[in-house]
Amino acid sequence: MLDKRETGELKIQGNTYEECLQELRKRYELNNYFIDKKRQISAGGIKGFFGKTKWEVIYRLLAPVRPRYTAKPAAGEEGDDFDQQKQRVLNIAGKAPNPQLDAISRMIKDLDSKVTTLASDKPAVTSEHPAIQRVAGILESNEFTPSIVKNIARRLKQELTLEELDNEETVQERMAFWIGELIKVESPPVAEKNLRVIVLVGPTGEGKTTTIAKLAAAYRKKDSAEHEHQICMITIDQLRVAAGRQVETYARVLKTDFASGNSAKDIREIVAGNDKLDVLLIDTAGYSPNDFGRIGQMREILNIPELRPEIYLVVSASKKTGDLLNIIKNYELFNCKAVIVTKLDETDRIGNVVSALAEKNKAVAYVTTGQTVSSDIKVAEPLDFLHKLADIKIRSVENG
Ligand SMILES: Nc1nc2c(ncn2[C@@H]2O[C@H](COP(=O)(O)OP(=O)(O)OP(=O)(O)O)[C@@H](O)[C@H]2O)c(=O)[nH]1
Ligand SMILES: [Mg+2]
Repeated sequence: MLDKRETGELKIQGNTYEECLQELRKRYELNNYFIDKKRQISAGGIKGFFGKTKWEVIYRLLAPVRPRYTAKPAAGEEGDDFDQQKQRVLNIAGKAPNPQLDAISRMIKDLDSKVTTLASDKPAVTSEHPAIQRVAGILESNEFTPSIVKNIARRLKQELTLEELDNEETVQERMAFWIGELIKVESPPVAEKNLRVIVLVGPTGEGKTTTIAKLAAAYRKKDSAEHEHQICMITIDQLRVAAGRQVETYARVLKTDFASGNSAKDIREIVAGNDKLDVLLIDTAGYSPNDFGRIGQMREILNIPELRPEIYLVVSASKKTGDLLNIIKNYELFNCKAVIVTKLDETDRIGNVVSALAEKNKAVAYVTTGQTVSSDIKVAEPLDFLHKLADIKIRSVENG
């Protein structure tokens, strides 16, 4: 047992001097003790008579006291030769490769990099110029994703001089311009000599049927004395009778043809039966973006490549970024030409939709802004979104 006093003079006894040394080495790491004296003592008997001779080592501990590493020796470790013992001492001192320590340090590095990645997902602009912090706040309140906030903050830092950063108007103009750059628009085809086939797909309740009617109404507006557009509205909603009636009613009011179909063959027959047709507007049933089975069936029905369909994904502006990303991903099999953003009138935070479209590199073709079929649709422009940004002036966005 170790003497109770951890400091000062300590003693250890053994049958031989070597035994005392072994005990010392067992208890302490090298360099942690200092031998003051060694001496022979008699054990038992009067003044050594009839008694055995023992050895005593008097030593002192050097602060700080480090008890010897007491892990169980690995298989084959006992009886190591000098080189192996030296290697172990070096390992413990951290001066030679130690697989255990290496593994731990790799784990720490790995954790470190994960923490750094997580931190980099945050805007991390708190120690920036006040103008950059302000911009980050505005973008966050407009519901832009952290990666877009970070990107715009970085551009401000890299591309603006300190003087420009001090000028709030300049900062806001640049920010609005860069947001405008994120918004890609898809212009409708200019030459409309051939039949235009427009298909709307998307989750339920996003505004597909209403938008189909709005597109028909927009074509009606373009009618002239010389040319009244031949429009046919088709519903492909195998499940809901009411959905078919909804389209039929719009068709009656807008004086367009109406048909319903269940297959690519049906669509081809409708087209073949009317060679004067200018526009075919196909309304589809809305499904949950996670209903892969039904979405796949719909894709089969729309397998009409010879008609060169323009397939648009319809999503409402108030959807959260995560939901939008999920919808875009799960409707990817339609290879949509672009997106139609509906219900822009219902939200004043459009960073979510701008971020999701930018992250998925999707263009917007049309936006809709209300429930009035005869008016609330327009070809998309970046300004439709920029005007909705809260707390951002967009005076000179158009000039860049
Ligand atoms: N405020 C507003 N409401 C809209 C807009 N577009 C559509 N709506 C409304 O959204 C609701 C759903 O529209 P629908 O056109 O039936 O949606 P859908 O995508 O066809 O729905 P399903 O057929 O169930 O898949 C209706 O009440 C529409 O009036 C819009 O731009 N603004
Ligand atoms: Mg519908």
